[in-house]
Amino acid sequence: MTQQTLFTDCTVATLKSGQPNYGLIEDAAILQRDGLIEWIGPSGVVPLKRSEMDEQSLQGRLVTPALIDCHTHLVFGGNRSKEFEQRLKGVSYEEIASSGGGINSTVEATRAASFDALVSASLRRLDDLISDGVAVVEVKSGYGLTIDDEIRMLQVARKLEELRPVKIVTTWLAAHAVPPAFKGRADTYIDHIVIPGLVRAANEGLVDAVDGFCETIAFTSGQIERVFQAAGSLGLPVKLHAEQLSDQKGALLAARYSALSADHLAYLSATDVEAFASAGTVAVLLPGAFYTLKETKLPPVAALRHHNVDIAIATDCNPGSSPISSILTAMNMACTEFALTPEEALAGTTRCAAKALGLSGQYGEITIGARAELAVWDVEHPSELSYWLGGSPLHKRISHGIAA
Ligand code: DI6
Ligand code: FE
Repeated sequence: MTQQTLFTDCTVATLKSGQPNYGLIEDAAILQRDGLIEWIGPSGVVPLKRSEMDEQSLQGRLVTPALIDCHTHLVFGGNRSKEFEQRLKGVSYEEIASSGGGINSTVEATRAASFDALVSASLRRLDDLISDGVAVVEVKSGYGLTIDDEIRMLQVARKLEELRPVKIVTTWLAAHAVPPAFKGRADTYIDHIVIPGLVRAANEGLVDAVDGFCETIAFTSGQIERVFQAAGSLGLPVKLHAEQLSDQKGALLAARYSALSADHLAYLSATDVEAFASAGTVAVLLPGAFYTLKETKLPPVAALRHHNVDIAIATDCNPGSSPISSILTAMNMACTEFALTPEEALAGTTRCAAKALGLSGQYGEITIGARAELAVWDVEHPSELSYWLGGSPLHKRISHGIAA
């Protein structure tokens, strides 16, 4: 039986591409059928007989596409508050990483945690995101760094999707750090763990995309390129942690491989943006990491805008550089730190975030044929979503056309 609902008495920010002012429609109605948007427009011109459908008033609230967190390391064991204390005493993130802490300390804690413990720790963070109106979350591996431990992380990620009404998109990030067992032998690690593990995880249906960390404390662009080639031969899209702490030309490598996204980009030089732009790769900005590490080098936002690069915003939720599980906080930070407009920040967690996950047209826009994944807010104007700090104005989420 078809399930059909007409949502009425709302203001809708459609976030549709090319529409000014958030794609705002006052006094709007949205018709969903079997979890898809069937019609959206002013409530006075609903095309069907209203008596024939289930009608639900949203009592004047604002409706947006449900939000999307397109870059997280949500699954991990333990935490790194001790490193937070060290950094406050002046030790740098890179120094901590080089002396055996950093990513590798979370690797130890993640390997030591049971499957169920990882699920419950991750669920808490996922529930935080959901309470901010999030319906799609990208989750990376990268704290296992053996084939079995990396695969286990993605199995935890897939488990989360069974436990909550969200879509989880998984990413293979074994090229996140060189583990102690391969110290000084990054190439061997790529050949023995990253690539064969990827093949196995892909065969098990656990991988939606492939990522790497291209940085002096991690992998060179040549090493990442070999991982990208393996991804290509498996038919998997790629993305990259690029130019977070220095300019390694990772964004250009990502663009050459038609990556879905290049993420961080603080050190992307404005002169490289043109070449980057031509690939249609999304620039994912991660203001939580910028804030936590007290970075001062700003991503080249003006050049990205000038070349019409789609900009997404994500939490980068992880225990080291961004212990943040609120997408609304990330939006606020993107405005305050990177001078994005609230409209850019909201497009960055809806339409552009969907593009960064290869989900354009299905998520992140209220448009005919898209999924009826909506967030209903107790606010008057969409700029408030980037403005309030420290609480969530979410009234409810609508998932697959019904209250979630
Ligand atoms: N860049 C980041 O910001 C995270 N990973 C990465 O490649 C940080 C991961 C961590 O410090 O645990
Ligand atoms: Fe990250």
